[in-house]
Amino acid sequence: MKIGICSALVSIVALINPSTGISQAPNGRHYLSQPLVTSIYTADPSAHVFNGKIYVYPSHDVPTDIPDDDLGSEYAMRDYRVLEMDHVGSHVNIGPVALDLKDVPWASKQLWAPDAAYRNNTYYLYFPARDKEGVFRIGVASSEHPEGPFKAEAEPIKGSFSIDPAVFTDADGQSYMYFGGIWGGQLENWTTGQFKEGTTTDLHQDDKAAIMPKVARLSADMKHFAEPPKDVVLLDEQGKPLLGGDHDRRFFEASWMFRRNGVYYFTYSTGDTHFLSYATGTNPEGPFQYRGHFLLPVQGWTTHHSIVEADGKWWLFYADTQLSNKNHLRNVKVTELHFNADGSIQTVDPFTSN
Ligand code: FUB
Repeated sequence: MKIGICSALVSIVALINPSTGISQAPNGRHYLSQPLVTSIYTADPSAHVFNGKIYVYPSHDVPTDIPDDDLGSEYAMRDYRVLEMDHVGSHVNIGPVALDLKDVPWASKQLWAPDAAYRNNTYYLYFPARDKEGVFRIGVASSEHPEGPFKAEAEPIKGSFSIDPAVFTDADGQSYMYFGGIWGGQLENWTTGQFKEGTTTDLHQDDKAAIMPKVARLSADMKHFAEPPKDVVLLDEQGKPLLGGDHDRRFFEASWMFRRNGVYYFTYSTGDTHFLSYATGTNPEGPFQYRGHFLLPVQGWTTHHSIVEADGKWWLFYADTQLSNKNHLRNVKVTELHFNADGSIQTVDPFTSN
């Protein structure tokens, strides 16, 4: 997370119609999709099909006076609420508070991008937050219901760090957690295996391998890592790791995983260049070969997503800042995702010309 005051590409901001105060897409274009809900701000949508319905687990953005900074301090979220719909296009119900910061014993602030999973007749909510020392950890909470309320474990997942957990369960029943985020997400502080303040980031290692996202198999109770986290290795077309200086392609944050036609798709945000990108492989723990961008920059600094199959179609849930034109007050959206015959993903432009 970073606001990009110094970033290579400036994020897209909207024009405001002076008579209505409503955002208009820049350059005379139009938004591809409209916000799923407008009464609360939502971001980082992790969508799942449970019991034939679509549940979206987003961050719940809130207004704050904290100024934008390079650590994303203005993303001061304090609770989660779950969205639920019968199918894409139907009414979206906003659930009650599913988990509140005050009920997470180990956390101090910043409930960032969550995900959810179902196993053992239980729904699990995975979430990052800063602990009492200000270090991002990943917690788990459980519920009998997909919309919560969720009860948090007393401690974060042992061995967890950084942000943006995404949990994928393979056809054999094994679940994996993908996670990590550089800059405000602190991933670069963990290169020695211990948290080290001020560690050099990939910004200073442009000709070396980029800092990679992490993956760990989950235990059967879904509350522990069954192995130490390891790198999700992202390779270029020559089979070499993507480089730190390759900001158009290297991992920044917002991991997601899905499987289609036996191919594993690892998808993520490039952060300061504002793309959603993907890489494919034959093993859920990688390595993955870089394939391209599938979402062009949205309005706002962050870009984060999930991809899910529902009713025979593939859907991309994403977010922009249409409702507020403020980086930290986002709104989730959905659009259909299309694949080519070779499995490549057709690039989505979040704006249209008509
Ligand atoms: O919503 C807070 C953070 O912004 C998320 O954890 C990142 O992925 C980015 O979307």
